[in-house]
Formats: sequence, structure tokens, C-alpha cells
Amino acid sequence: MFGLFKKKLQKLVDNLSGKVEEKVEKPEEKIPEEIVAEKPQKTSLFKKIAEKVKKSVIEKTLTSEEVTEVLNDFENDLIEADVAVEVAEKIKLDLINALVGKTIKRGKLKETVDDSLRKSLLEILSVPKINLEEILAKKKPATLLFLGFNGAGKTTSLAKLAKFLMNGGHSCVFAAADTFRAASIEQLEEHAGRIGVQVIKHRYGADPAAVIYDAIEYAKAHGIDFVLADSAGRAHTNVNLMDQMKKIIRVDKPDLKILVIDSLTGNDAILQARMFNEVGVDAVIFTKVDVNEKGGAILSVTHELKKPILFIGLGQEYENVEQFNAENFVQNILS
Ligand SMILES: Nc1nc2c(ncn2[C@@H]2O[C@H](COP(=O)(O)OP(=O)(O)OP(=O)(O)O)[C@@H](O)[C@H]2O)c(=O)[nH]1
Ligand SMILES: [Mg+2]
Repeated sequence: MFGLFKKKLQKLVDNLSGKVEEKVEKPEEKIPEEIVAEKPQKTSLFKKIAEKVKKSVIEKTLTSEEVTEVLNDFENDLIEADVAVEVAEKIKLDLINALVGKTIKRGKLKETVDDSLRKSLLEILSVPKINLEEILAKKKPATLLFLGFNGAGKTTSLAKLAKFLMNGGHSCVFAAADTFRAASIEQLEEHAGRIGVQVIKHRYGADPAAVIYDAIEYAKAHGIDFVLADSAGRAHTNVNLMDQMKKIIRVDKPDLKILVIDSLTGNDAILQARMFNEVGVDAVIFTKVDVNEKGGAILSVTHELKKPILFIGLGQEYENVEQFNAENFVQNILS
């Protein structure tokens, strides 16, 4: 996970180490000759001086000129790892503040860089949290609507979340509100059959708002906690599908609109986030994090939406899902 991000980080530290070491003279060259000559009797003095010299050359105050090129390079690397330009810029400025004019010990360079990055990334990821139990306590059934681009992982994530909620003692019903894509209803039914959940469905081409409405009614009648509503994948160009989404939100008033984003999407993720935010997004699920080398989309989308990441998908099995933890995410990138 996040291999590319880690590689770029190592490159940054290596390049900065070069700056710290650049003007370093070897400690031996600074040791006075007479001390070296008298080495047998003066071991402790030799040691002391050697240490002093060593100390003086492994500390360095970095200037803006020395780090600018390296940090610009790192900024480009971040953009290559799907970090949005303004987010990459923030990370770079934080690094400049942490490094320029500061006395850096060579051995402590990685620590200094890591500390600055940890702080920047946690700042970017610090958004209000969402608690499904609290949502349910306010309104039962609670309706969770899954939206996103084609193939993002909406239906799989919905099934994973149902399993997670059921493991926590909750009951769920599915609304087959993707009435658009061929075989979508059968796909949802297959998941439902495996997990043991009822599916409320209409025929293909039916109004998805009506399907969700019926599912909510079913949940009310059967005392079910959560309605999990699937929806058709849509793209910028699907004006009709976006209008349909607005109708779902108007008619069914979902309690949580969960945007599912394929973490491999790259820079397009931010465009998707903006597009769906036109109808309103309350939380995000990132999928395919198990095969993601970059990690940047997670930072960029969170920075853009300022909405919490509810879960991350880590594979195709139901149990391959984790509640997102910003500290763990950052630790994973920096380790
Ligand atoms: N490796 C991996 N694969 C995933 C993950 N989540 C979903 N997938 C796979 O991604 C593919 C698409 O998943 P779906 O859940 O069908 O996506 P969707 O958004 O519902 O697709 P449409 O309904 O066609 O828009 C499937 O092959 C899933 O198994 C994940 O976290 N990791
Ligand atoms: Mg689907």
C-alpha cells in the first residue's frame, strides 16, 4: 500500500540529507595532527575533539535556497501521487517552515521531515467524524444512500457495510435503486442472499426514488435499523442520472449520502467529489486501497469536501473493510 508515496518520501529525505552533508568535511581532516600523533596517551582527548568536530559538521542550518529545489521536486512527486496541487502546496509550505532557518542534525533529518509531514497530513484529514449509531438513535430506520461513478465499488461497499452493521447487532434491508445497469439488481440480490438481507426491488427502468421509498416503508413496518440504498453509477455527462439523484434526495431524504470513490481514480477523484457534492455528500468510502500505490486521492478529496471517510475498502471480501483512522493512514505512509 502507498508504495509510490513512500518512495517519493525517501527520495525527499535523501535529497535533503545531501544538502545537510554537502559542505561537510570529514571529521578526521579537522583533527589536529599532534593529537593524532599522540594517539596512544590521549585517547580520551582525541575522542572528545573528534566528537566535537563531528558534532559541528553534522548540524546545519538550511537556507531557503538550499531546500527550494528539493521541495519543488517533492511537490511534483506529490502531484504525481495524485495529491491535488493546492494540497501539495500546503505540504511543501509546512516543510519549508519546519526546515528553513532551523538547525538540523543530520541523523535527525528524517524525524524532522516526518514530524512536519505527519502534522500536515493530519491537518488535512482533520474533519468532523460521523457516527452511524448516533444517526440511528435520531432516526430509525436510517437511510444510507451509496452514490458514485461507474464501477467505483458502490454495491460491494454497501454489502460490506451491511455485514459490518449486522456484526454489530443491527438489521438491514437493501433498496435496489440501480434500476439502470443491466444485472445490477441480480448482483445486489446475490450479496443479499449471502449476507441474509431482504432486497426491495422494482423492475429495470423503474424510478429509483420509489424503490427507496418502498424500502423505507418496509423497514418501518419490520423494525429494521438501516436501509442501504444502491444507486446507478453516473458520470459528469449523465445529466438525467444526476437529476434522478436529486429526486432521490428530495423524495427519500437519506440520512447519509455516502460517496464511494475508487482510490485508484487519480486526479479525477477530485472532479468526481465536486460533481457529487452538487447534490450533497456527507461521507466518503474509498475502495481498492489494498491495491493503491499512491494514496493522494484520499488526501485531495478530504481536503476538497471536508467530509469524513467512513470506511476504506481493502479487497473484494466482505471482511476487507476498515473504519478509517487518520493516524493509522499517516503512519502507514510514513513508515
Ligand atoms: N481490490 C478491491 N476491489 C474492490 C474493492 N471494492 C470493490 N472492488 C471490486 O470493484 C469492482 C466493482 O465493484 P462494484 O461494487 O460492482 O462497483 P459499483 O460502483 O457498484 O459498479 P456499477 O454499479 O457498475 O457502477 C468489483 O469487481 C469489486 O469486487 C476493494 O476495496 N478492493
Ligand atoms: Mg453497482
